[in-house]
Formats: sequence, structure tokens, C-alpha cells
Amino acid sequence: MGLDTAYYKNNDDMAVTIGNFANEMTSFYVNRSNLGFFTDESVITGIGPKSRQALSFGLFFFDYDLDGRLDFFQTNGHVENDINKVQAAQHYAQKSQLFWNCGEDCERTYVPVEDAGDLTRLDLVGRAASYADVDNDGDLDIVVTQVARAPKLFINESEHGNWIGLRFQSQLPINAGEIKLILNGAKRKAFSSTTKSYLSQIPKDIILGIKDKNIDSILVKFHNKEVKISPKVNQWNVINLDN
Ligand SMILES: [Ca+2]
Ligand SMILES: [Ca+2]
Repeated sequence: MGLDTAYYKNNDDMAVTIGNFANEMTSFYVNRSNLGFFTDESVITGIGPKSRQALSFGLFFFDYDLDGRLDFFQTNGHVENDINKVQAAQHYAQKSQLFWNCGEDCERTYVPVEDAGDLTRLDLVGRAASYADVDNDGDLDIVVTQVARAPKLFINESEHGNWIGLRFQSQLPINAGEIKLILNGAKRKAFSSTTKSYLSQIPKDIILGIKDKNIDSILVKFHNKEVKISPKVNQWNVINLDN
């Protein structure tokens, strides 16, 4: 039911994911920048087969281990609270799923994280899902709401890489656009959209996972503006886009 878009390979190939009903895979369409059309890559990315049984709602790309590659999360839960009486394989409360982005060298881009603690252990009637750095340690934590049950907050305690926090200030709306980032000459792209997942919003701040702690500069391109900064690593950097 939810959807998200991302440059999941840190190149110009854009992915669109859509959560679907039970016994339907999560859709994963990729717009190949060199072809100009979308291809269905749900199976070959590794997301499809593992998401087929679930009825998926909130979902999003995010870099949970801050290695610079966008991972993927979806929360699940059926719409019929007695579905198990008529379909033995289906349950009202279902487990959420986390997929690690393994990179270009792997057979499948996305590998299921079988044990992500309570995040993948608890059965939830998942609906909205969102993320933010709730405990202010740089990594992204997750909130999932449920039907007629308490929402869940999952604090990210995984080992993670270094990060750069970007907090934008602008008189222009920065919650609906594309931000092009150049880190030490290497391109990264990010959306500044705060609307994603299912009935959810995320902060407009961006946290970038980085392998190299020595980042000389970041060039931010947004609309017709360019701002270059020397970022502080593992800290928030406030960027004024009006200058
Ligand atoms: Ca990652
Ligand atoms: Ca955190």
C-alpha cells in the first residue's frame, strides 16, 4: 500500500517500490537512466520472493548501517483480523522485513536481514512506518503504527559507519525536490521529499552514510542554487540555501 522512490545505487537509476496485497510481491520498478523506461526488477533485486506472502503497508529506503548504500524496510499486516481461519498461511499480525543493500558485487542487490532484533521478531498489524534519528546518535530509528494497538519505536543499535547530517535552511520549499550532492567529486543524489511510505512523513534533514571519514567538500545543488561546504563528519551541518 505504501510507496517510495530512491536512487538506490547512488547513480542515475531510480527505483519505485510499492507495497502490495498478500500473496503479491512488493513491486520494484527501476528506471534505467540509459534506457529511459522502467523495468520490473522485484525478483532479481531479491525483494520480490521474500515479500510475496506479506500484506505490505509502510515501506521506505534508508541507510540503516550508514555504509552509503540505501537499505529497504517494509512493515506488514493483514486487513482481515480473522484471515487465519480461512487462509492458514496468512495472519493478521505479521513480521516486518529489513533488507540490506549488498551492492553491485552481490547476486541479489537486497539481502534479507533475518534477525534485526525486535524489528523483525515482533508480529505487528503494521500500517504507517517512518524514520528519524530519535536518539540523536546519527543512525536512523524506526516508528511503526498499528491498527488498534500501540505504535512501536525501534531504536537502531546496529553497528554503523560514519555519517554526515545535512540540515537545510531555505525560503524555498525544500520538502519536494531533488538534491544533488557531490562528495569529494563523487556524485550522490537524494530526494528531500518528506512524504513517503504510507500515511507517513519523515524529517526533511538528510543523513548520509559514508565510508571515508575524510570528506573535503560537499557541493549541494538544489533548484538553481549551489552551495559548497566543508562538512563536519558525525555531526549535523546546517546549510543555508538562500545565500
Ligand atoms: Ca546500508
Ligand atoms: Ca539513532
